[in-house]
Amino acid sequence: MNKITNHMPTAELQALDAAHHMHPFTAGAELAKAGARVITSADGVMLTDSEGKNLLDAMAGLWCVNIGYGRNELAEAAARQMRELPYYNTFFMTTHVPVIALSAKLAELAPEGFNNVFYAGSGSEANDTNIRMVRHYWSAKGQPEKKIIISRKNGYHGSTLGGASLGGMIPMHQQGGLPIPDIHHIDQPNWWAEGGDMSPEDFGLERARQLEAAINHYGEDKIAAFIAEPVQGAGGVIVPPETYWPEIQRICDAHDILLIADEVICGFGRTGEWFGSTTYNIKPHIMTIAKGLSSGYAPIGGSLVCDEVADVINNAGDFNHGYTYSGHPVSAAVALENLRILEEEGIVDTVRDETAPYLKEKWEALTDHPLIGQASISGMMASVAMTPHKESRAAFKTPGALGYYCRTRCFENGLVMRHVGDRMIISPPLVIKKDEIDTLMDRAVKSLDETYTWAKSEGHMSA
Ligand code: PXG
Repeated sequence: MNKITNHMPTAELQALDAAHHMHPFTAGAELAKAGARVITSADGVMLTDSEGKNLLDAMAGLWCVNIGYGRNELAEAAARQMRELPYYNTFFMTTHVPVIALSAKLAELAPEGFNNVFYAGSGSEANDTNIRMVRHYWSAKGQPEKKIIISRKNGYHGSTLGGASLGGMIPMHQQGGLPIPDIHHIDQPNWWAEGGDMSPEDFGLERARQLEAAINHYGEDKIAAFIAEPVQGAGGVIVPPETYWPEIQRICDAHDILLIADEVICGFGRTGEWFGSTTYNIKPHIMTIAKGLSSGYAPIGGSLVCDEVADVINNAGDFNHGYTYSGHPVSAAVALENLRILEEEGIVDTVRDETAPYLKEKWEALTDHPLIGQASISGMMASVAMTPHKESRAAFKTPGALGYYCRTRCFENGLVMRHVGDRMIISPPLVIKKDEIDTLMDRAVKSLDETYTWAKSEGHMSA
């Protein structure tokens, strides 16, 4: 990988960035003082910044670069499509070849009974589609009062008004008057943080049964759908207890409500199957997709819709919803090429059979580290919970301080590993090789060791 030299010095780039660019989920003034890290190129699982430093990207960008960086085939597919037909819409009784091909491919890859896709530009937009689609579905079936959508605290479903309302992130709700009406949140299945004295199995059942309690509280005739991520991603890679999903499925089957699986992170191989719903034996009606659909090379999202729901929507007149970039031809061509690579190179199988088991063994051994109380993993997404006292699963007195410190050490040690509070999380490109997993683990352990040394000296380790 060559260092790109034909751009301005880092300090000048940072100054311009600070002057004109407002960053997502960022305190602008703080960032302006610190200066943003400028990423200039990437290849495989490695990033290069404007100082020529290499970083192993254990987050696959934002959980999305499933096939890794630097795949020329996707660049070629985009260029070809831009030359042939850079844009056309899919409104007004028109379509185009890339969106036809992608839709047929998705129907082939999706679980049985999913033969339709509604496209969006992102996961957030797709979840906004879902809100409108499930309410329209019940309306079309003569039950317009079935409007309430149940979701979960600490779930993440995007940053649009709809997506952030479905999500259970309090700091997001606090800005801008969210959630919108008729969204109700139940507790998350985070045993480590909230399970108290219960066994994980009992706790999983208790949290799932909150769905049934909510359905009974509002009345089945008022509930449109339940939405959840198979494994919570942005919430801290929370792998639910084994009892959770079967009980959720039982409850959804017993009551007349739709189940939406938000597969934006879990989809396209992340959990070792094409969809998290397959890994956890979930039978949803709608699956939200984005991120790994194009490996992040082009923005695209969508809703995979089961035949029953699609049939009702398709026969209910105009669905008055859609985006300029629904089924964008360049994004569709890039996504199709990405799916070809995932499939032909057997990347999902390699994750399931080889690299995820390899990572799992090493990742779970982190519980031997003095800072680590719990290690969770599902395919190629994983987390560890740091604690001052493993037995009691205690939280630190200054929540998030160790996580932040550890993330900074990771950067210094050439690793992008994120923190959510005091959980450290990874979600590397699915193409990561065993020797790269070794490097990831070496850098992670080094960073955890340094964090432990610092935490002791700062007095953080007394529970
Ligand atoms: N659903 C899930 C499960 C997601 O993880 C979205 C929907 C929204 O997708 P878009 O494409 O609109 O961003 C996401 C996105 C983080 C982080 O810090 C996570 C996401 C996005 C940005 C940051 O972990 N997930």
